[in-house]
Amino acid sequence: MERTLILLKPDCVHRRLVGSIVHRFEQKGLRLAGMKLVQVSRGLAEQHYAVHKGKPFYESLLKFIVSGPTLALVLEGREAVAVARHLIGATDGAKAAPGTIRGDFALSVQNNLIHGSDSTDNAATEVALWFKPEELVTFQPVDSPWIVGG
Ligand code: D4T
Repeated sequence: MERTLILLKPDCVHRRLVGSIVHRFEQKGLRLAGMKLVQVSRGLAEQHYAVHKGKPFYESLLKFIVSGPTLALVLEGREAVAVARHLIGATDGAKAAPGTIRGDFALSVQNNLIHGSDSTDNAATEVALWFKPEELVTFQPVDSPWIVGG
């Protein structure tokens, strides 16, 4: 079953939106495989955002990510990467469609509440970066046949 890494960034935790946002993923049918509150180090932030190194917003983005707690999640389910990206919405909160997480709760580009892996390859890399194997739990929710269908 596909997995994706979700980060609820410091603005999300400070704004007490964690419950509302986790609720959306649960409602959709994705299941929790891992969850932990992390005070992100500069080193972890650099690894996670390595692809953005050198871009004008890189330093500001790193400063933001290490500025407070981040809730890291692994979600599992059918097409979990794409499904989570659809629920999250466009990068810029001002342009994200209503009904998406950023569309409903964010107005900023940098402080856009949430990260979701953008491909299955990146998801595997990011899950391994943020979680040890023993921190992940696989289980079969009792309502799986109703959620996934035939
Ligand atoms: P993530 O990776 O956090 O899910 O966001 P996106 O996939 O939607 O967007 P991204 O990789 O292009 O950007 C990563 C991260 O950088 C911030 N950012 C982005 C920023 O502060 N200024 C900018 O101009 C851009 C493009 C927001 C998300």
